[in-house]
Amino acid sequence: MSKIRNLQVRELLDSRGIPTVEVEIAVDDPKHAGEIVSGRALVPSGASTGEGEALELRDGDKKRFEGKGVLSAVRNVREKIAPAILGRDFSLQSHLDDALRDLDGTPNKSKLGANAILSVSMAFLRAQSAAQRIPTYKLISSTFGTHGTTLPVPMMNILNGGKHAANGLAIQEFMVVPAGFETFSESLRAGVEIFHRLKHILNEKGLSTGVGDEGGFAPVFEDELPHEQALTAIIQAIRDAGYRPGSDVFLAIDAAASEFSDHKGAYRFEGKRLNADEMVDIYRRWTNTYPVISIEDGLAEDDWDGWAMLSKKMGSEIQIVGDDLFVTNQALLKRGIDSGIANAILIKLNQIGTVTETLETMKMAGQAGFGAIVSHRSGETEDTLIADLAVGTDCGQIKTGSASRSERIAKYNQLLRIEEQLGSRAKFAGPAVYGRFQR
Ligand code: 2PG
Ligand code: MG
Repeated sequence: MSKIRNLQVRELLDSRGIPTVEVEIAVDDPKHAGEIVSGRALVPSGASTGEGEALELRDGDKKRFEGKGVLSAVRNVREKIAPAILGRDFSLQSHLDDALRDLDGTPNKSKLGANAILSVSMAFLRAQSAAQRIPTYKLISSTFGTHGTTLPVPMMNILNGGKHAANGLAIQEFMVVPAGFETFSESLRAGVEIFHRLKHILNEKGLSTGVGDEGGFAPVFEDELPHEQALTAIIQAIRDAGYRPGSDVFLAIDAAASEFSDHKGAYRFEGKRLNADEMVDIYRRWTNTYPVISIEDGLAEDDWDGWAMLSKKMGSEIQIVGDDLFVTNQALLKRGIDSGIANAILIKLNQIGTVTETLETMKMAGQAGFGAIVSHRSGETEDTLIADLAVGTDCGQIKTGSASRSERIAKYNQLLRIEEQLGSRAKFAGPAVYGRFQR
């Protein structure tokens, strides 16, 4: 038995220099009586957030960090959560997470804050993994009922726009998806080499090679069709790096379309006002011209009719991913599955607020034949738990940024460590996930 013996909580900073919560939990060491082992976790934070996300508690005190301090969340952990869980033995992650949800009592974790709750949930998972002396991905796989041996295909956001960069591109993320490789490390290497080639290409065009929030370049394309320019530059980078677009490496986009929608059915795109049909025509043009195999949040989160049409027109050929649409929430996902308006879900721990609910949503996705992509946030930290989550659930895909900025690289490095640890048992999801898209 392994009781929670100590809990520490603090306000630290994320990759944008914005405060976030870190929790450290110590539990009894089951191997050595009288000793303790501990685990710690930091929570991330989004910029293009979905309306239905669990509440991220911020202080709102303009004199500190422009109102973005998290001392109230820290206080909630210290004064409300800690007294309720210290000295208790939670044999399962779900028991702790249930206790946290009961303590909060609201549907969107608005009383204690999802940042307060998630930091405790994640730190407990880490502490359990330390206590049981198994890597976190193995602990997740035993809870989830998977092998926990599949390295995910990286979806690498090498060109940033939208809310993650100030370059005028409406589309938030242009990703390369190196799926046509035998191993994760070869796939990652291809993505990294393409990123470096893209830098040369942008340099030659006299465009900026400064990076956005997720480590991708954020050039200002002066052309009339800047998004096509972006896609063409990436294709060139894939070729220059010696890879074949459409068989070694595919493209994916996250439009984050809620950010350029007027929420009345119109989208402000490349200087025009377009309706959902016209947006889908654009996506169709892109998939006809470029090997785009996945479109996330192609339409706004409140445009369910538009989503139904998008899925009807393109869902049999490509991955249609709901992020802001589903916010890792089982109830919303269920509605999406029932109405057939997507075929994949983006998974973010802090959209829902506990490890257990995240796993439950992933389970529901799997059972419905939906794809599940474990994802970072644009505001990240050095915490690498999502790498373990992707392997532990065998979900096959991870979206964790470009080949720069250490908070992104930390996840890739953790995946490389896991790949090494698994040795000959390691599988790579690339061929299985994307084989059907080869053109
Ligand atoms: C997204 C995410 C991560 P944010 O929209 O998918 O890339 O961005 O964390 O800003 O919501
Ligand atoms: Mg998104």
